[in-house]
Amino acid sequence: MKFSLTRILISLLLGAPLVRATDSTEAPVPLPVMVVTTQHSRDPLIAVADPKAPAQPAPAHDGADVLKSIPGFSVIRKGGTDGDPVLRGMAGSRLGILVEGEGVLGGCSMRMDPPTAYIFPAAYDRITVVKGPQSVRYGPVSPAGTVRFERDFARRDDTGTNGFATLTAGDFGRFDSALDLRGGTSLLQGRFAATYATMDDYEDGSGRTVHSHYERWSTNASAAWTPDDTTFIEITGARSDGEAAYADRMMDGALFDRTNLGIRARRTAISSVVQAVELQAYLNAVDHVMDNYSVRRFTPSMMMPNKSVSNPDRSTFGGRIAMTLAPVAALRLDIGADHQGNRHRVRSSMNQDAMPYEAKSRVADAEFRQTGVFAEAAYASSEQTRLFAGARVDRWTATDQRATVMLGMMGGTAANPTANLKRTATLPAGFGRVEHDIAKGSTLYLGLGHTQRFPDYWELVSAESTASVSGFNTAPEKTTQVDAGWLLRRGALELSASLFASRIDDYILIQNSYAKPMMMMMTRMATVARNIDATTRGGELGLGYKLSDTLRFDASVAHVRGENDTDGRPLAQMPPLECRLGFTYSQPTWSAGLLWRSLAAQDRVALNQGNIVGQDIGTSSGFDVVSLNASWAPTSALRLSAGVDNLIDATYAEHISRAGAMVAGYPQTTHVNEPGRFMWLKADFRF
Ligand SMILES: [Cu+2]
Repeated sequence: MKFSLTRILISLLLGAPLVRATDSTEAPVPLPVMVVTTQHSRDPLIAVADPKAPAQPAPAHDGADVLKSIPGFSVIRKGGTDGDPVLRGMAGSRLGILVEGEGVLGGCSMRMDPPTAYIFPAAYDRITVVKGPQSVRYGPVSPAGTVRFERDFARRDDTGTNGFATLTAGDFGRFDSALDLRGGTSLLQGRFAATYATMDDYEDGSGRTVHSHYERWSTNASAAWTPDDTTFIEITGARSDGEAAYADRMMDGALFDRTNLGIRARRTAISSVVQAVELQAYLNAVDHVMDNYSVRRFTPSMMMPNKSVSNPDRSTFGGRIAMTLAPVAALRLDIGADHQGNRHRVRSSMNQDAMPYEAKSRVADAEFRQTGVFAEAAYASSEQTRLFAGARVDRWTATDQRATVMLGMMGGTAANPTANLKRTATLPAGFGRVEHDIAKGSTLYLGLGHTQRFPDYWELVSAESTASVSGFNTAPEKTTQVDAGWLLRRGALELSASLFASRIDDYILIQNSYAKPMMMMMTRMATVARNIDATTRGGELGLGYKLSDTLRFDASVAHVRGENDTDGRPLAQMPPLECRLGFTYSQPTWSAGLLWRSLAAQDRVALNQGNIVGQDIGTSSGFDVVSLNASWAPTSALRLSAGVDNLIDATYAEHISRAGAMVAGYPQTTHVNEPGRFMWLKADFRF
C-alpha cells in the first residue's frame, strides 16, 4: 500500500500520469471524438487541458483563448488574437504563465503582448493549471494561479518517427495549421513543431466588421540525449512572430518576435532518498513593434499627427535547480532554487518619416531580478488523507533606468523623480492544504495560502503614482486566500466544486482619467497605480452526468465577486456569473454536441478602475450563445470535427473586454464585440 501511496504522490508532484501513456509501438489509442466545451477538474485545484483537442468556441491560436474551456477563465478581448487571460477576475501578473518552466515576459507598454501572445498551443502536449496560491515550486507564487504549457519529457522506448498534423479552416478567412514531428532512438531524440495561423477581420452578430485580422507563425525544435532510463538532457530553441490588428486602440502590433534558447536536464531514481534532480536554464528575447500605419490605413489624428512607432524589447533569462526527496515512503519533499532576470528597453518615433525608429538606439528603462528558494512537502498520513505544505522566499531587485517620464501622448516629458532608483524587497509565500477521501471517489480539500507579489513592469513603469509622475514606489501586493472544495466521481456522475475567499492587502489598482494639476491651473488625466485593500470570493462548480451510454450532460458555473474596501466600491474588471450547459451524443467513432453559454449582466463596476490590461467602462447586459459541434474519427489516426459557434448570430461583448476605438473605415462599438456566427472545420491526423 505504501508503494501505491508513493506512486500517487510522485505522480502528483511530477505532474506525470499514474499509468505511462502507451508509445507508438503498442496499439494506438484512438483520438478522442469529443469536442471540448468544458474541462472538468479531476484533482483538487488542478485543471488539465489538451491543447491539440478540438474546442468550442474555436479558440484563436494563442495561449489565452485555449484556456476559455476551463471554468473560471475569461479573456479580455482587444482584437482577433492576443487577448489577456483572466482567472477569477485576476489578470496580468496575478496569473503566472510558464512555457516548459520558463518565464516569457512581453515588452509592450500598452499590454498588446501578454505572455500568451507568444504561445502557440498546438506545439505543446499539455496545459496544467494550479488554481490559487497552492504551490511554491513554479517560481514566485502568482496569487490567482499558474498555467503551465508543457511537452512530454521522457525517454523513447522505440526507434522511429511519429507526428501530429492539424488543419483548421473557417469563416472570416480563418486558417490554422500545425505540424508536430518527433523521431529518434532510445539514445537520441529530436522534435520539430511549426504552426501557422491567420484570420481576416471578423464580423460581429450585427455584421459590423471588427479590426481584428492577424497572422502568426512559430517554430520549435529540440534535441534530447537519454543515455539511460533515468537521464534526460535536452536543448530547445524556438522562434516565432506575428502581426495583429487591434480594435481597442490607435496602434497595431506589427512585430511579435520571440527567440528562445533553453537547456534542461533531469536525473531520476538516484537513490532511495533522492528521487529526482532537475536543472534548467533559458533565455527568451522578445522584440515587439507597434505602429499606426503598417497594419491599418494611416489617418493623422490630434494625438498622433504623424506615423508613429514604438519598439520595446525585453530579454528574460532564468534558471532553476530542484530536487525531489523521499526521506520516508509516504513523504515527498521538493526543494530548490530559481532565478529570473529581465531587461526592458524601448525606442520610438513620433514621426517615422522624418526620424525612423530603426535609426535610433534602444534605451534601457527598467531591469528586474528575482532569486528564490523553496521547499514543498507532500505527506500521505493515511490511505485517505494527504497533507501538502510549502514555503518560499524571494529576493527582488528592480532598477528604474528612465531619466525622464512621458506624460501621455500630449503631455510632453518630465524629469523622473525615481531615476536610477534601485529598490529591493524580500517577499515570502507559503501554503498548507489537506485532502481527505471521505469515500471512494469522493475527496474534500481545504487550503490556506499567502503570497506577496512584487509589482510588474506595467505597474512600476507604465503607470504613474497618485503623488508623483513615477509609479516606481508602488508597494508589493499581499494575498491571503482560502481554497476549499469537493470532488466526486461516482457511477455516471462527476462533480467538482471549488470555492475561494481572498483578502488582498495593497492590491495594485490601475486607474485611468486620474486628474492631476498641470501648469496654469489646468489639469491633465493620468493613469496611476494605487495600492488599495480588496477582497474577492467565488468559485466554480462543474457537473458531468452520463444520462445513458451515448448521452452526456455537462454543466459549469463560475462566479467571482470583488470589493475595493479602500474606496468602498466594487473591485473593477470582474467577469459576471457564467453558466455553461452542454449535451453530447457520442458513438465510438463520432459525436455531436450542443453548448449553451449564458452570461449574467454585470452592474458591479468601478469606472476607470482596473488592472494593467483594462479598466471598467460601464455596466454590461447578459447574453446567451448557442453553439453546435460534431466530431468523427474514421480511423484511429484521423479525426474530423466541425462546429458552428454562435449559431443564432448574437451580438455581444464580454464585460471585461476593452472599449472599442475609432479605427478609420470601421464602425466604433462600446466594447470590442465577439465574433458573430462562425463555422469551422478541423482535421487532426496522427502518424
Ligand atoms: Cu504594443
